[in-house]
Amino acid sequence: MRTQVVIIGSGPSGLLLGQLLTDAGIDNVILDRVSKEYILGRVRAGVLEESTVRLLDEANAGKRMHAEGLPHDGFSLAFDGRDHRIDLFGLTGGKRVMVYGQTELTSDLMQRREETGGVSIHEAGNVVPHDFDGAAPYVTYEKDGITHRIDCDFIAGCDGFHGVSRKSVPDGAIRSYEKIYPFGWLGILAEVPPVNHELIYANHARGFALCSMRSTTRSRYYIQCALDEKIEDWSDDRFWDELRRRLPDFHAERVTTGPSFEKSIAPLRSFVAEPMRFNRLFLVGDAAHIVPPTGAKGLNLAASDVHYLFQGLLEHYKEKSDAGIEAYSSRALARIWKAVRFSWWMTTMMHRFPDTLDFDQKIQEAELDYLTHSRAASTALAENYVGLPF
Ligand code: RFL
Ligand code: PHB
Repeated sequence: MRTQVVIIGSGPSGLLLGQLLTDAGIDNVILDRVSKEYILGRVRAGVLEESTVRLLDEANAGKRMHAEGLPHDGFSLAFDGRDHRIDLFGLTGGKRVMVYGQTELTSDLMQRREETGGVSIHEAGNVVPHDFDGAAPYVTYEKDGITHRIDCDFIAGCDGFHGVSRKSVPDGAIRSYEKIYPFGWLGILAEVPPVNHELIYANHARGFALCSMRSTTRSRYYIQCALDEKIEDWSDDRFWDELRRRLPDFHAERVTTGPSFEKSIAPLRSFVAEPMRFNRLFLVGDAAHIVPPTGAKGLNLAASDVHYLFQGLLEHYKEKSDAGIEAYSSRALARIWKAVRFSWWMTTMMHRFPDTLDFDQKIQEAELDYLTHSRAASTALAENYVGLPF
């Protein structure tokens, strides 16, 4: 088989890139090692920046998001028994975010791919990119006991942190930067109305808590936990008790509890691989970088990578210029490092670190006090949270 672009990974970055290419008349094939159902069973991000919303519209996949997503003009920072609202809309001159689950977005993109006849091969085993340093790359994979080969012009590695694309690059050609945080997030989904109409990020002596949502009837809550915490030790009752303890009383009293239907623990890390282009292989999204979820940036960074790569490929095929492809890595990384910094900063400010010195604790308190009393500091937070332009 031959195509123009082989996309490894059918998560949000692979699907979004695939749709933009398909709509522009550029042939592509998506390969994923797991089934569609498995991908749609993963509960992940929930907050979309305006630029991500715009890109989904560009891919004609935004209809349901506009109908069912929840535009948010602000969120709360809770600490010291009080609550401070960050007025995103007012501080940024009219920008907001969209609360819409990654699962829904992925499902919309999959449906659009089907409608437009895009080729996706699921449960493709042993996917391997070959010869991307030369002029004639190809990808092999196994399906139903047979090895297949797809020849192509370019390979987009959209296969997440544990994917094969980054690992295929020779060690000497890639450099990575990593920070592991000494805690994780225990998250649940429950069919109960959210405690507040906007998100609450809470800093508490017992640890961080986040009140988020998927709709006006479905809540997504997280609490900071130790890395060795076992999910079996967390009954729903224990989770609800712990969540309420970490919120100011007036919020805690209004939490509606109910049975959870999803519960998982995610470790927190920052990771960046440089560069993101190896001649005809590009790394996109989580394949190249991971941020802790505190700043809600992971999925949004995947979208900006897709934007830069799509522009580069479009220029290559339509204008016969490789300038965009050559600039892909540096353009993407300039934005990535700012989001990595913001996510690290939000994480550091909102969590309790084991073995924190009294000094560090005082600095954290001063930071929150400054942030909530200075318009300049609140504006910097709001500007980053709604997303830097791309
Ligand atoms: P994805 O979504 O990981 O998709 C990668 C796809 O590649 C496939 N794959 C392979 N296919 C073929 N061959 C191989 N060898 C392959 N290896 C992997 C996988 O099956 C998968 O379908 O990456 P993508 O598209 O770059 O999207 C990035 C986002 O998913 C990610 O940034 C966010 O979900 C990060 N993230 C969160 N971001 C937020 O903004 N807010 C959150 O609350 C939030 N929670 C999370 C998260 C990521 C998590 N991970 C990665 C475990 C919670 C979790 C648990
Ligand atoms: C979520 O709804 O899953 C969510 C929202 C905001 C974050 C992280 C996760 O910062």
